[in-house]
Parts: sequence; structure tokens; C-alpha cells
Amino acid sequence: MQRLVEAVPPAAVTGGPNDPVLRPSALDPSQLRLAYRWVLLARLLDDKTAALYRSGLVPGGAFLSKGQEALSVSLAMQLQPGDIYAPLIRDTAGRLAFGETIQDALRSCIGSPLGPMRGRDGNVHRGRPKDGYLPMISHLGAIPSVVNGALIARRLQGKPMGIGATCIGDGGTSTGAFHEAMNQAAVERLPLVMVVADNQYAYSTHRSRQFACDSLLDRAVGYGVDGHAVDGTDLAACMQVMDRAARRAREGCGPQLIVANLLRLCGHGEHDDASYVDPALKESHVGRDCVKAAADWLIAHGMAAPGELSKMQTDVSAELEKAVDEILRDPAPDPNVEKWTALATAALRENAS
Ligand SMILES: Cc1ncc(C[n+]2csc(CCOP(=O)(O)OP(=O)(O)O)c2C)c(N)n1
Ligand SMILES: [Mg+2]
Repeated sequence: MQRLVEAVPPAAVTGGPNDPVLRPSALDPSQLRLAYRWVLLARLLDDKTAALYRSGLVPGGAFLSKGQEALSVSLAMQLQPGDIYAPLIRDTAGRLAFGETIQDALRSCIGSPLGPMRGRDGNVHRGRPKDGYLPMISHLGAIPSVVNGALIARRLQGKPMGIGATCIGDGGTSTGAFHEAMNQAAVERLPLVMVVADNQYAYSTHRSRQFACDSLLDRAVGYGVDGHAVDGTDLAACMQVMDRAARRAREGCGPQLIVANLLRLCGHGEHDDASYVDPALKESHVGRDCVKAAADWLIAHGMAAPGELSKMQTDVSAELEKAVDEILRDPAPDPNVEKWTALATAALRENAS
């Protein structure tokens, strides 16, 4: 009898401190320095966003990425032209590495008509769909299905699929939509790179109230996909694990589930003082600051000199200040002249000229 379904190789689950993939010698120092520059810029941009929020210049909310920069940048740096990227709220670093400008990020926050959402956001729901950069959907768990859909559309059109990369929090993994998307991606063997940022809390709900398994990595087996564990506070480890996952997705090994352990080093949003976070967690390994840890690591492994990193900090701060000066001179949106459409401005839609 003819087989309707091709036999698939068993999914591999990897990760942990003894993982052979984690070899500093396998890393490209220039890529790591570049990654560090993005995480630094993301951190300073977050600080600036918080300051603008406190000054009343952000009409929506300010949701920061503190503690998640290393994870976020590592995913985005694997992407190539033609891939799909659907970042979530704590992906400031990934967005920058994917090519978003500081001006676009800030203009979205302050609701400037010169930003990608032309004054309709005041938050983080920005994107440029025609560049494969999908605007975030607030409803937790909804975006992975959209990435699946974009990949399947390419398959049906006979176009190269590239890979689709997205991220979700520990809380978001409890939604039915997330399970449906993972299951669909597994059955269709889509090149989906799904990163779970297990940052210990969803708002104030601790992960122990979210799932009963030890690690969300256990789910990889159930979905029948490759699973990778990574220390989300370790830039070098994140870069290596993401490189492996993205390569496997490109090579046709199907969806890749990466589960990172880390801690949200800020409130859910700037309106939240996060006083419910267990102080012991802040003192533990997950509570370490990935930006500072990356700087220490680069110096300790001879991949950057201290002077080089301080110069980088000065340059990045100057770049940011210049961008802030620029966007604060933007006019306010004028509803009488804006050509707003339901999804995004016409010029940013796929197939727009
Ligand atoms: C389906 C759905 N339920 C509830 C919410 C409200 N909400 C927004 S963010 C959030 C917590 C998200 O936690 P997590 O997924 O762990 O991500 P984190 O904020 O920790 O990065 C909740 C409950 C939502 N946006 N969508
Ligand atoms: Mg969380």
C-alpha cells in the first residue's frame, strides 16, 4: 500500500550545561560584538522609552525587554532576507537587529505620524509586513498561527519558504492557540523557529501556576518537534543554540522549539512595579543581567577590550540621543490627512509599491 505520510526522523531534544554545541571557540567574535552592540542599544532604548512614558509622551503602554535582550537578538540575527519575523513585546533587541530603526521604534511609541503605524499605536504593535516583519498581535498565542499561514502560503505558491521566527512568554504557552499552532507546524513540518522566553512570570502569575511539567522543553516530545534548552542570560549560549535551531529549520528538520530560562528584569509594563517578584529569584542565576554578563564574557574570552566596549556605549548613547531629538520634533498626526487602513498603512502592506 502506498504510504500517504513520509516517515519522519525522531525529534531531538538538546540543551543543558553539558550540551556539546556550547563551545566558545565555535563563535565568531565579530558576530558576538555586533550582537552585544544591539543588546546595549536595546537596553538604552528601553530606558529612553521608560523616560518618555514617565513624561507623558507615550499614549499607550511602555513594555520593556530588560533581561531578554540576549535571547531576542540571537534569534533575529539568524534571519536572512525572505524570512519571516514576528517579534513580541520583549523583542526590542531583535527588532533592531532585524533592521528596525531607532526612529521607527520611538515613533511608534509616541504615536508619531512619521512612524510605521502613522500615529495609531503608542505601543509596540508595529511592523512592516512587506519586509516579512509582522506587526505584533496582542492576543497571546495568536501570532504563531499567522507565521504558519505565511509559510504555508509560500509553499502553496511554490515560493522559497525561508524560515519563520517568533517568540512567546511562559504565560502565552498556556493558550489553546499556541498548542494549535505548534501542532499544525509539526504536522506540516514547517520551518518555524518558536522561542519560549520562560521569564518566570506572566504579569504577576508565577510559572508554577502556568504549567505542571518541569520545563516547557518537555512539550517538544509531545508535539514531535526538535527542542532546545538555553540559558537566556547567556548571549554566547543563545547565539549558538539559535544558530543550530535556525539551521535545522532551514535544512527541513521541521519546527524548532527553544525554551530559554531567564527573568523579566522590569515590571510587566512601566505601570507595574513588579513588587511580587521573589527576591531570591533576582539573586539567583536567572536574575543576572544578560547585558552586563555579555560584556564580562566578551572581555573574559578576549573577544573585546574594556575600552572598546566603553567606546561602543558612548557611540550608541550618542546615536540614541540624536534619534530622540529628531522624533520629538515630529508633528502630531492629523486624522483629516492620514490615509489609515485596517491593517497597516498602505505603503507597508505586502505587494505595495
Ligand atoms: C489571550 C490573552 N489573554 C490575556 C492577555 C493579557 N495579557 C497580556 S500580556 C499577559 C502576560 C504574558 O505573560 P507571558 O506570556 O509570560 O509573557 P511576558 O509578559 O512574561 O513576557 C497577559 C495575561 C492577552 N493579551 N491575551
Ligand atoms: Mg512570562
